[in-house]
Amino acid sequence: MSFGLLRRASLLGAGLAAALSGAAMAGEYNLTVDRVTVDTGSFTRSGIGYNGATPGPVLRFKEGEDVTINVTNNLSEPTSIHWHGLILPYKQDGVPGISYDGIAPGETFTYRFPIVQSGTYWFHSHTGFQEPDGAYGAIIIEPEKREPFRYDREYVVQLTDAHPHSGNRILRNLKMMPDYYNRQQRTLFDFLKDSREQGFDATLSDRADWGDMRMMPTDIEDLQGFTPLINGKSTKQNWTGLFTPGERIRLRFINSSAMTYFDIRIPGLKMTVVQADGNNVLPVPVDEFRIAVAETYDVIVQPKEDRAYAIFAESMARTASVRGTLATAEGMAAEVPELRQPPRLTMADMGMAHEGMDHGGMAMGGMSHTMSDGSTMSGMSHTMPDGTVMQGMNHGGGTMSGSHTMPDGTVMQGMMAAGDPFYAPGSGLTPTAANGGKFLSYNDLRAQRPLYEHREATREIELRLTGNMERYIWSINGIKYADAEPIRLTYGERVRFKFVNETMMTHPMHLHGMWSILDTGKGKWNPVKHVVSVAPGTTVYMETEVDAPGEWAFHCHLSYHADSGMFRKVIVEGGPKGKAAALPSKKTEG
Ligand SMILES: [Cu+2]
Repeated sequence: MSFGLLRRASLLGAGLAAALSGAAMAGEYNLTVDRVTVDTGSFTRSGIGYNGATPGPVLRFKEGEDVTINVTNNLSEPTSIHWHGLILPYKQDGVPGISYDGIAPGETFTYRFPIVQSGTYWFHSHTGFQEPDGAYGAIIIEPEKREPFRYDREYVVQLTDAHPHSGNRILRNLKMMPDYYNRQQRTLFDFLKDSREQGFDATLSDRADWGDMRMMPTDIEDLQGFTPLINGKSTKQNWTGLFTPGERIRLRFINSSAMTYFDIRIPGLKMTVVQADGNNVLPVPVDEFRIAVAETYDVIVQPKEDRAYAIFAESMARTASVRGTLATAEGMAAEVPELRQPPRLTMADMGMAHEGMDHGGMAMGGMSHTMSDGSTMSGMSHTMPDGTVMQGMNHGGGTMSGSHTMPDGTVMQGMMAAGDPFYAPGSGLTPTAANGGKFLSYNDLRAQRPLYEHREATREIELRLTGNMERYIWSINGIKYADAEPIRLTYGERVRFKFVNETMMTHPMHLHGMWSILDTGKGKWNPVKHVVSVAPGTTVYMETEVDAPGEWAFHCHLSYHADSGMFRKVIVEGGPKGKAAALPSKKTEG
């Protein structure tokens, strides 16, 4: 057992120790669902946790084990636990209204399922807003065989976005006024500043376009005012993981936030990404990476100096951050980096760049650039001197640097930055590393060991991610969950899902029960995930081998989007009956 887990055990008390000691031997675990106090150092509030704490315990399973998990609901309301990313019989998946009825107050529900995978995952309530209120914990599954990489020590780094308001209150406020929590509203001062930089007419027309969308270029996080936490601790409370210089440390990052994407870096250390969503990838050394809501990334770092290093996570919209620490002794701390400038959405994020041509091979950065003819090219459609309208080129991920000659002979100088094909060309959201180094892209992920034979998909299903920001309705193909027919799949087929993001928000799409093979153009080496993040103005494909009979949830993992309707039930028809039932579960009244 790692030092990190021991340390958590001593912090979290006997309930966790019991859960952990059961891990290797009996395969039986006990969880209680409790009212707890969330204390971020800046506010305290009532929340929900497991075994008396939030985050709940780290559940440590072993691949090949049959687990029995007794969950006792001590709340005065129903609850549920979903095992995020775990492949299991559908009645064990823990989604009320789809997998089962949920767990009534006072009831103990016993989950039983085989562990058929390894890696870093997490669990959370799938009832109401219990998850944003604190109902989550981490899962580590040790592989049967040896890991393909080496490390001396490991820590879970679980990120959350604790909010002083309860989930129910937040949704009420968002429904009443969708920009209720947006503190980055543009002001008259910004207008004058933009007018100076872009010219009055351009600024005015830009404003009119945004008005038509009923969005603002700062609508990147529809929920602000939260305190980000690492393992339940704010910057002030400084979660610390100890190391001895020269050790290789595996950090298991889990984003259990309700609504917040984070950009993560450890100033002074390269991070080698070795796993994404529980599946090993070919190692990618990076300086920084973005973690979507509900994703996990495992990285290995090797601090060599006898000092403190900051694990720094900044929210994607730069409204908040949290710092944890890797140090050689308790009580040490490194400097906390400043928040960077908030990104601004561009016309590309509005989908203006959507219909475009395919220029496989180049990428345009999202910055404004002065053309050699003196005109300005911002990240949006632009009429070239020859009358060509450059709009929505879909770039294959390469980089164009230096100068480039346009069809009319105009030379565009040094305007190209490294692009990320998973953002719209010219998107204001394309991330860059704080130190100017390497920022992880989905495009870098390659499966270490493919889980499936590669084959042609049997059919394609288009899912347009849609929404009405003004009324805070989120939907798929324009239809919210309450009005939608289930998606019907047939056991044995391989479905290609086409996500077309027609909104200006980024949506982390999560299919339960089956793997999401993200198409990064690498064929059998495409990474195997459980969350696929779809940025504004982009189309992203994933394929699923339909190998799990039963009924499953498929939804955006932003809590308030899922609850507002960006959610579907998937029914897998056919297939072996026994596979869906597997180990029978049981209920007992408490
Ligand atoms: Cu969403």
